[in-house]
Amino acid sequence: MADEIKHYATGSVIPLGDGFTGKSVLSRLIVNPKISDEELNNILLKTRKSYNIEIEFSSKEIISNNQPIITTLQLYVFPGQRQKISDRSTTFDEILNIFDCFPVLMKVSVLLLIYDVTKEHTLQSLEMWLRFALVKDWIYKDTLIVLVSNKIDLEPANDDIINHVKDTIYSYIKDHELPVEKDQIKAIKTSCVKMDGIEELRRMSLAWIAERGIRGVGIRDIERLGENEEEE
Ligand SMILES: Nc1nc2c(ncn2[C@@H]2O[C@H](COP(=O)(O)OP(=O)(O)OP(=O)(O)O)[C@@H](O)[C@H]2O)c(=O)[nH]1
Ligand SMILES: [Mg+2]
Repeated sequence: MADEIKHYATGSVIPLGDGFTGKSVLSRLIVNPKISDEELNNILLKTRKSYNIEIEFSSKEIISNNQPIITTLQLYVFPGQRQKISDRSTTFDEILNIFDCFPVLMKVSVLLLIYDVTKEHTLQSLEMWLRFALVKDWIYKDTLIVLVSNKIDLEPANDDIINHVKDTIYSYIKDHELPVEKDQIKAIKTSCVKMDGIEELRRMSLAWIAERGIRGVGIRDIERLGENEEEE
């Protein structure tokens, strides 16, 4: 009987940022970047403000250290809204409280800190979002932190600002004595309208999780699989 050993890696990806920065749209594109213009328009126009957790999954075989690894991205997208705007609306904190016990939220593989390049206040808020992730203990030695400058179809992103924010993130990390190296803090410029940076962000996250995500091994019984197929 021939057994085939399969290697798996999985990791959670959490986008954090203010409302309307593009967390939901970006997440839907990361898991499925090869879409038609019509599907893209649908996502851009029909994605509504989030009032609940949104979960997106995507798997791909990645070669990491010369070994094929079936790698799964698990995206957990929360509402960016922190203030209650009506009795029926739900906030980030309310939704997170419900899902706080999720084991995947104990250790985050990829933390996306997202801001809208056209709205200065969304950049200022990243300090609050990062502090939040620190308080929650989401960042550990195998967390990749990505600063995402979104909506670059509307305005170019400023490289000086990006470098400054990356340095600030790193000093925060060091102040909290977390074992995260400087090269674990990356930056990427994206446009969901033009699909700029989306494939790169997907590749970056998959490669990271293949190498540093939660690993597992499965065995597939090739002969038995073959016999079953013949019987059908
Ligand atoms: N021009 C432009 N618009 C974008 C881009 N990305 C997202 N949008 C639009 O920005 C709006 C907000 O996007 P969402 O993905 O809903 O934002 P969010 O961060 O999930 O917002 P909340 O659910 O309120 O937290 C939508 O109208 C999107 O179509 C982009 O790269 N460029
Ligand atoms: Mg949303």
